[in-house]
Amino acid sequence: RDKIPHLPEIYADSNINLLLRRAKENRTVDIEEYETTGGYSALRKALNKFTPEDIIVLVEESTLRGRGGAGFPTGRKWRFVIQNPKPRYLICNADESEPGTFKDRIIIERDPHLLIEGMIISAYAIGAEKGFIYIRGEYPAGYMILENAINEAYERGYLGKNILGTDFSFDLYVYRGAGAYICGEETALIESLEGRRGHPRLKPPYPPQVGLFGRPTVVNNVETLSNIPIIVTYEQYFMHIGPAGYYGPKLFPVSGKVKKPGVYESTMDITLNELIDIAGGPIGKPKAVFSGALGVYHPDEFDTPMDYSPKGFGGTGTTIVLNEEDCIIDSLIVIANFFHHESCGKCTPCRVGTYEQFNILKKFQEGTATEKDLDLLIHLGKNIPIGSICGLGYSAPNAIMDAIRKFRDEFEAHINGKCPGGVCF
Ligand code: L3W
Ligand code: SF4
Repeated sequence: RDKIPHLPEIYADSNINLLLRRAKENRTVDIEEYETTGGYSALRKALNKFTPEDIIVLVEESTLRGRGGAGFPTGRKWRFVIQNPKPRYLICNADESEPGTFKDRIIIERDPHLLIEGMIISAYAIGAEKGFIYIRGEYPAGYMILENAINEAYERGYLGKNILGTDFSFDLYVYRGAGAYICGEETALIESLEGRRGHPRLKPPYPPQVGLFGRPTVVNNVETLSNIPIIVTYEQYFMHIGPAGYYGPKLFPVSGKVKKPGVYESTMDITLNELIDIAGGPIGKPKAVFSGALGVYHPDEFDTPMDYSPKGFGGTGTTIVLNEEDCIIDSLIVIANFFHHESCGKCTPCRVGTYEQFNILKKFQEGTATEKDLDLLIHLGKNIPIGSICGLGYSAPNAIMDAIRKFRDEFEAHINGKCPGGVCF
């Protein structure tokens, strides 16, 4: 335990105390504290009171959606997997690497048993006897914390053979990634877990049909799985938490120009403006919000609801606030560099296109760009997704295209040798 690296100071707060019930303080909750504060009672309840089908129905009714970015309905994914024969596998995607995203680590590092309990209940529901947590290599403390917590759970009979005296058995393993963002794409993750290079597979077939070692597999995000004990505990009352259709708690990692950056838990009926206020309010006059690497919001859109509706914020909830002293181009370069660096290279339009996006944006930063470069960025933005087979290629131009639509004046200004934020020249 004393070998665990120092945890970073990340502020966390909640007005509903569900996912962050124990995780607001920067320390790891051990199994004893977890149990004395109600931990593993949802697992007991699940095994004693519910059939696997009952739990799948509960999760369907809960309207829980995947918290890893795509927002796919969790119950529907589980329903797909049980249509295929055993053995089935459960994988937790803990490869959190999106720029500005640091929400899953809060659960892993501070309340690991919440995730483990969620995985055991989920495995019971989908009929999996083996599960894997794929954690990014850059989270060494999280890896060690999970290993410790899993050992604790085995010692208390929550993992292994005949869990809590039932005929349900489940083994859980932790696997460390080696620093590639693409391994957070579920099929690349599976390839990596199988011992191969982390290249995405063409979908369909989706993992619930053909997944790990060719078997039906569910891949869910850390935050998604950590909702399961809460759903089992609250049952129908879960549908009183938050707005209709988007029930349940959500974690929002907020950074950039706010007074109190951190991870905030809330229901999804709040707006982007309200979230910024919860995070202490903006520093200076806000210019934009980057939703991770995936989109850019103009202040006119700060009344966007933080839910998964078509006009909602969606995604991982990542909120990076820029103010008048920041430069949209400069921030886009960080993102373009990220995608260029993290593209796995399998699809030429993604491999070459992300590099070209980066190069063209650099021209804007250096004051050598022309209108033609703007057209070229738009051309790339339309064509990279068409020639790509995974979420990285689909979304690599999103922030740039959003910015061209909403902040075209910033691009024009750079063409004319001016940087509105005073960052570039
Ligand atoms: C069975 C079908 N399953 C879809 C499943 C699919 C997957 C999930 C979502 O993520 C997002 C992107 C960014 N039968 C199914 C089915 N599924 N149809 O639903 O699938 P999909 O393809 O919509 O998305 P995806 O490729 O899993 C792409 C976000 O992820 N992203 C960034 C992620 C970053 C983090 C992080 O740092 N924590 O997660 C990058 O692309 O928002 O929308 O499970 O199998 N017919
Ligand atoms: Fe790799 Fe990009 Fe193709 Fe995805 S779209 S498989 S990251 S080259």
